[in-house]
Amino acid sequence: MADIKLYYFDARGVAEVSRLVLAFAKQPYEDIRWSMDDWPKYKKESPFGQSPWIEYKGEKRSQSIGISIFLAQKFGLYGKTHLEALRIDEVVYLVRDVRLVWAQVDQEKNPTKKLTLADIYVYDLVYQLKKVRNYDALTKFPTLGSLKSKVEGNPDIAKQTTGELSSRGFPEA
Ligand SMILES: N[C@@H](CCC(=O)N[C@@H](CS)C(=O)NCC(=O)O)C(=O)O
Repeated sequence: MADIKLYYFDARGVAEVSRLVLAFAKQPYEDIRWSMDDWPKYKKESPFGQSPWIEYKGEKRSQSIGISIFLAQKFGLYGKTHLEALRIDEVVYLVRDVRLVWAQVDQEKNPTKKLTLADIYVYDLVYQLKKVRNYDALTKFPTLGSLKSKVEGNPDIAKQTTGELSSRGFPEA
């Protein structure tokens, strides 16, 4: 029986990083997955009603970031000093923050809803990702197309993003 069991939906989601760390470390483990239909059955077993969780030598622990850090520490992917670990954490939590913003954008189902500061922040983040990191979030996350129309649909904002100021505008996909 494997020392490590990883429990999550049959999806990449927030468990995939841990699966990738385990693959990198060539670790045998039980990759326990379920469908949405089977979730209520597994939910009863989960530590706090959510997944993923890991079972290590019989001890059950949850929280995806903590799990990935535990595995990274164990298999040599977490730096050699506390400062290196801090540098790694900085990126880990930055990515977590971006995912949280993403989740909020995905929940935005009504395109006619009033524009808020949240929309403008995400719009600007997407712009900066493209400009500074050459990361094309628009292609990867099509939901952002409606965010672009929503923000640029405002005539005063459009003045900033079109015409002579167009170099400041939203990057094209
Ligand atoms: N902070 C937790 C969040 C876990 C979480 O939101 N899990 C979702 C799947 S991504 C879940 O189990 N949802 C089903 C439910 O809450 O009933 C983590 O990162 O592990």
